[in-house]
Amino acid sequence: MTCKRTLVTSALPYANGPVHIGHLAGVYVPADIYVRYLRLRGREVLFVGGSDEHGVPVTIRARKEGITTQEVVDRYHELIKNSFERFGISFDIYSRTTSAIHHQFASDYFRKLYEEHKFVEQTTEQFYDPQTGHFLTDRNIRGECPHCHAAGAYGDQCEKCGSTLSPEELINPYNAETGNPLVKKPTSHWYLPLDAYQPWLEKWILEEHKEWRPNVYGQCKSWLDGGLRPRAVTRDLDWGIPVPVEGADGKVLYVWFDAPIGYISNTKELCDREPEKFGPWEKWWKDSDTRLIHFIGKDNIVFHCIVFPSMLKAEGSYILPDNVPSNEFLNLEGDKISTSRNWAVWLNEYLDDFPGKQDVLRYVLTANAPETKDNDFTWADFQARNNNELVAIYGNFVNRGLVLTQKYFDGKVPACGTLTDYDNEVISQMGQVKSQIESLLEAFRFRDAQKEAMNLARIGNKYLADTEPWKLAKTDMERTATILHLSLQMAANLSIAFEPFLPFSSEKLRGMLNLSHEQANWERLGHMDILKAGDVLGTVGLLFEKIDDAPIQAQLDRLARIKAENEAKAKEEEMKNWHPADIKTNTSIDEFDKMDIRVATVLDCQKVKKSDRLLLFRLDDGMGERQILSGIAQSYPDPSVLIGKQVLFIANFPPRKMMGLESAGMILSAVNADGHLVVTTVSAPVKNGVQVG
Ligand code: B3M
Ligand code: ZN
Repeated sequence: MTCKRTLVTSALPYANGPVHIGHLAGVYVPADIYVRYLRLRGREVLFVGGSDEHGVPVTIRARKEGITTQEVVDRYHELIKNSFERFGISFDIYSRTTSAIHHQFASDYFRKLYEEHKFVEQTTEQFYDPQTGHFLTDRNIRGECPHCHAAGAYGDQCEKCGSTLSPEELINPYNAETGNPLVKKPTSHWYLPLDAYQPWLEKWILEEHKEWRPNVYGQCKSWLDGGLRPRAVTRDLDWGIPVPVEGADGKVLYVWFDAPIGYISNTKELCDREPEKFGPWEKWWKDSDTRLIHFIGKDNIVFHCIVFPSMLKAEGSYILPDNVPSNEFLNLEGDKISTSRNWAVWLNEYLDDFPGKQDVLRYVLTANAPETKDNDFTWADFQARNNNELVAIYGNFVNRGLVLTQKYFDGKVPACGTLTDYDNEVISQMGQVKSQIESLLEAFRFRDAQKEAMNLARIGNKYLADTEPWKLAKTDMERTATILHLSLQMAANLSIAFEPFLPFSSEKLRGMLNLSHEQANWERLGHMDILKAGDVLGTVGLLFEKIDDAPIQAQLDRLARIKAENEAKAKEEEMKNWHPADIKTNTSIDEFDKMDIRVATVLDCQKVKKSDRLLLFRLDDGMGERQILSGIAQSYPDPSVLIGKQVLFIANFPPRKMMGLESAGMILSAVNADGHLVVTTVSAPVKNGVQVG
């Protein structure tokens, strides 16, 4: 068993939205359990967190909300920090990557590697929007998917078929914001030559860290097997830490270069502030007596196991991570959690909707932790685990022991008499739990560790059900005293065993048992003399409360509303994403002939209520009236200008509904240089309904 000090980091969440249950289950709850456990064991530990405030996600959020990027990160940093505090994530420091200390630290880090020629400079052609004068990041480039030919695929991924893409692969790429077509333009960047670190990484991970979780080890292996390539550590962007090199105007450090350095700069910020408590920061980062543990989600594995270690190695004076316990994903009611689709349970909202129930969520997320595979969070399971486990087992056991003691022994711990075989069996089971929980926690098996704690409560509950002291009290007070004495000792043990997992409830339970933290410290776990006969109990209340159907239904209703909104939005998106540049190039006259393109006169044209994009056309198509929706509202602030015009439309698209309105066909538009769409018309009047070809 190692007694080294431990530095625990948890992934820095992007300050582009609140944290949700996926983040909690994957990273923060397990990290917090681990840290609380180490502290309880008296180990020297430091727990670092903070917000990741650079990168494209925050700039996208700013544009969406129409506020500055600084305002976005200020807002969400505060919200996230505050929610973590309320939820009991016990960071020693929770700082941010826009802090002056971090900017200086990350800048110096880059500069050092730069001066030691650890980077290679390369000029490549990147997508550039000549009209806005910006290089575009992958996420801001859209176009036709080369695989499934869906319109509006992103430069890094097609959401239709799920393929991972690079912007080069997109057919007819355009600027997602403006719709402008893009050109390639040369730009130079600094790259960390990961290929040079490959042999070292292979040895360090594949040979020396076989104990890492199979999902982590496996992902590293497949990256290494694929062969590493140099990775750019700078970007053309106006949000981030300026590249501290002359002639690098308009360039910033890549967010994945500066964010992990945030672990170090945040440690420094804390140590500089409280040197007597934590010592110099270098002790935590440069001393081989420190174990570094990164808690992260599975999408961050490559950065924490390959890129960041290579950065640390390049610098040369740092320790490397000892373990990177990464979880798989948690889904919500069967669907992938998504910030942009609002498909999540947000921590701040949970804390408001379920006041005082931090431990219920902590319990459920650990019981269901996606440690080895993706898992699903459902509100029904949340309710069931609360009512059937926390209330019916743990809470019920504790409550019965306490209430019976009040009733028969005036709220004082009764004396223990002669022990039966059953008593001894229960005592011996209690004696084993400490080492069981410890070895599971040391192996990062939080789910199983919590199960062991719950198992103690099960044993206690069964003990009371089997011995029935409420009946015995009528005939055998001595035996009743012994049973309750042991039950109260078990309750005291539960407050200790659950402390890393459910800290709020353990505190509450200690209050009911009138025990101090010192009396119920981790080393006492498994002992049956934590309370003394005659000790006076505290005020007894319910440890957990039943959750009935109404609040659960309210959550389900909320999700149903969001699902409906998302479906409507997706349809609108489909319309919006139709882009002239998406038209395929190779077709034949036969294909063309299948298209029934005709002329019609616009009788009426109005904006669709509650939609930014849709216009509702009423057409005279020569046979009667036809209704078509078209996603061009942003190009026609005054749609009445179209009334009376003759337009071209595709008549044989199957009718479909958008925003509850039927649309029979598609109006043809052309795009002009500024990205605006222009409805096509005929150059001289023709009869409505004639075919175009
Ligand atoms: N902000 C990505 C994420 O939130 C990123 C983690 C940084 S850890 C240094 O998933
Ligand atoms: Zn696709």
